[in-house]
Amino acid sequence: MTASEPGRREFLAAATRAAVAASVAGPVLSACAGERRPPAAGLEPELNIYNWFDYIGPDTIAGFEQEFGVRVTYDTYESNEEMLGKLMAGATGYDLVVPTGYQLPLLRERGLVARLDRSKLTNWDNLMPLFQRTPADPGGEYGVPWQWGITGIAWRTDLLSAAPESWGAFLDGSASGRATMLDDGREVLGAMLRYRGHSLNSTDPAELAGARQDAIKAKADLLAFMTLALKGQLASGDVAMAQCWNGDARQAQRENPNIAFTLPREGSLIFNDYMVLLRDAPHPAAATAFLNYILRPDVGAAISEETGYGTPNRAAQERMRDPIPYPTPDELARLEYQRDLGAATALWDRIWTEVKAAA
Ligand code: SPD
Repeated sequence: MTASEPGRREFLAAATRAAVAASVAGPVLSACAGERRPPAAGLEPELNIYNWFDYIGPDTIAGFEQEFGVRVTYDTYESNEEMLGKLMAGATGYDLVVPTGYQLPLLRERGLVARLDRSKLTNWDNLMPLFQRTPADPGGEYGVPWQWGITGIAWRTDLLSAAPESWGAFLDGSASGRATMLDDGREVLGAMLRYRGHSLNSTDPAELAGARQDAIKAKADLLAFMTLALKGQLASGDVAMAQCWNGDARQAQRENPNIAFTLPREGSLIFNDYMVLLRDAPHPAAATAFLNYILRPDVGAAISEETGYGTPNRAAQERMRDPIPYPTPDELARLEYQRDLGAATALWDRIWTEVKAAA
C-alpha cells in the first residue's frame, strides 16, 4: 500500500480551515472596524471546540462569534479514538467535543462529560422526538444531537463497471489498488464482521479472527486506509471505490458527479454524533450558548446543507432545499448502531494493530 498526495478537495478543505482559523484567531470585531464586541451577558470571552473534520457550516462559527462576542478556537479530528486519546491524555482546554453515540456512556463513566443545563437549551424542542431521547442518551441529558449518518461504499460510476453491492468488493479485486477503507478499526473490522453475517459489535474471538483475516486480505489490495483525504482522491479518480460516510460522499459528489454511494447488502452502521460539554470545560456558559445556537433551525440547516449528513433537527430539516432522508425501514433493518465494546476493546485494538502492521 502506498500513501498518496492530497487532492484538490483536501487543498480546498485546508484552505477553508486556514480561513476559519484566521477568522477565529483575531479579536471579535463589531460592524465598526477595529471595535471589539464584548461577550454577551454572562458568557466567557472564549470558546474551544474540538469536532470531526468537514462537519460544520461555512458560517456557523463566524455567526456565533459575531452575535455573542465570543472568540472561538476550532480544532478537528479524524476518528473517535483520536479525540478520546487526547481527552484521556489530560486537560485539553476544550469545552465541546463531538463523540459518536457509542462513546457517550464511556465518557460519562470516566467522568469526562457534564450534564447539560436543559433550562438554557430553549431550542431543544426543535429536535425530532426520535433524537430527544436515544439509546446513547436516554434522558437527553448529556449530548445535543449533532448529525446522523451511515457508512457505505462510495464509488466512481465512470471507473467501475458495476456497483459494489457487498463488502466483498474489497476482497475480490473489484478496484485493485484503487480502493480505500477508513483508517478506523471499528469501521474496517465492523464491515468485515457484517460481511460474514455477524454484528459489527461482536466480541466473539472466533468471529473477530475471521474479520481480522478478511481485513488483512483486503489491505493487501487497497491503496491505503484513508479518512480525511479520500474525498479528494475519489474526486480526482486516484480512488475508484472507498469505504465512506454518506455525508463525506455527498461532499465529494459536489466536486465530481460521477460518484455514487451504496449501502452494502450485508448491512452497515448508522451513527448519531453528539456535541457534549466537557466536565472541565473552561467556558461552560459560552459552550451552553453555542449548544443552544446550533439548535436553531437556520443554523442546523446550514450545517447539514454543508456536511451532507442528516440533521436531527426537525425545524432545520423543514428548511432545507435538499434534506437528507432518514433511512427507510428496509435500510434500517440492515443498519446497526455501534456499542461500547467494554472489556473486548483491548482485543479489537490488538487486532486492528495487527491489521495495520500486516504486509
Ligand atoms: N466528516 C465527519 C464524519 C463524522 C463521522 N462520525 C461518525 C463516525 C462513526 N464511526
